Amino acid sequence: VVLSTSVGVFSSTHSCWWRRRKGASFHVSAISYKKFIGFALNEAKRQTHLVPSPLQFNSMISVDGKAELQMLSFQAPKIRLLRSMSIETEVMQVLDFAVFPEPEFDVPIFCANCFSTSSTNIVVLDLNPLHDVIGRRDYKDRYYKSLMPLGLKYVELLPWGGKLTSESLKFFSPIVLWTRFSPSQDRFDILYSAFMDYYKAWFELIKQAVGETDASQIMSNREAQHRYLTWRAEKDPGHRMLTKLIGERSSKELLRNFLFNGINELGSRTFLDYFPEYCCEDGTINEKRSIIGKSFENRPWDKRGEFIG
Ligand code: BLA
Repeated sequence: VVLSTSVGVFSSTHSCWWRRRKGASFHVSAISYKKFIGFALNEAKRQTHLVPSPLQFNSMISVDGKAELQMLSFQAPKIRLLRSMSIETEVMQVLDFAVFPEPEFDVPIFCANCFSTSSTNIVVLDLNPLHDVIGRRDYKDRYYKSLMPLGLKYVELLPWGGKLTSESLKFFSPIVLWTRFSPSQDRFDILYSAFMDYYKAWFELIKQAVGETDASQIMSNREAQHRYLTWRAEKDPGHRMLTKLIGERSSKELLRNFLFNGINELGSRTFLDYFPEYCCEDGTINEKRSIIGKSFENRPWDKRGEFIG
């Protein structure tokens, strides 16, 4: 039994991609992140007044003609940018969904990144903290204390994905879901449920947030968001795949002007200003993703959300 696909012209006629797990068939093309995006847009419309963003990024077809990249972007009161990119090919499905608050708010950034093939799913789902949650307890308590029960529920269901780029850790919160799993309908359903719950939790935070009026606080939020964008536009793990699909120029353009939009507006510091340890002797940026190396074999937060890495 091959489940019907929802990827239209990109669906496969080969049967070698489906696998048997616990006696049930699971076809890789049964995975589609379309329902995640559908939910997210409906929920946002229920919660706020979404208007199209002025960013003009429409769908693209990859250089080899085999992948479709779909971009959507909106803004709303308190929300600088809500954007989605999804990629579907015969052999992989990708979702990169993020919501960035206006700099008057120090609310975390909603971040959902999912990469799926016939053999694996790689997922990061989090409300990425804008400020340091290890050093600033007030910030951590304000946003994450009440979310720990939600986080713990999914931490049990979607186990830690193992070692990762050490530098990424400071962009993650105590409720981050970093996980890898082989294709299964059960896990995919849990992931969808986690996505909905984290997204609703994020909207609760932004709904309750009161805009900052102090200029230096706003500046500090703006800089924190700029640093985050600068990191991801340079070192996000999806770069290589994007470059393979659409070429170096288009990929750079997509990263800087769409996915991590704000880099040119929210600040003027460079990647090496923020992350000088990546500076090579000739002044260029080290191409390595990590200087420290990979670490954190196990989840580096305890059940109370204390960092134990
Ligand atoms: C792997 N994606 C990963 C990994 C992480 C993330 C932690 C494990 C590899 C590593 O340690 O870096 C995701 N890392 C994040 C996120 C943040 C971060 C969300 O620091 C935020 C601060 N992933 C995508 C897109 C693609 C993609 C758009 O988001 C493809 C177009 C692919 N991610 C992808 C692939 C891997 C991966 C192919 C495995 C390859 C690898 O390990 O580098």
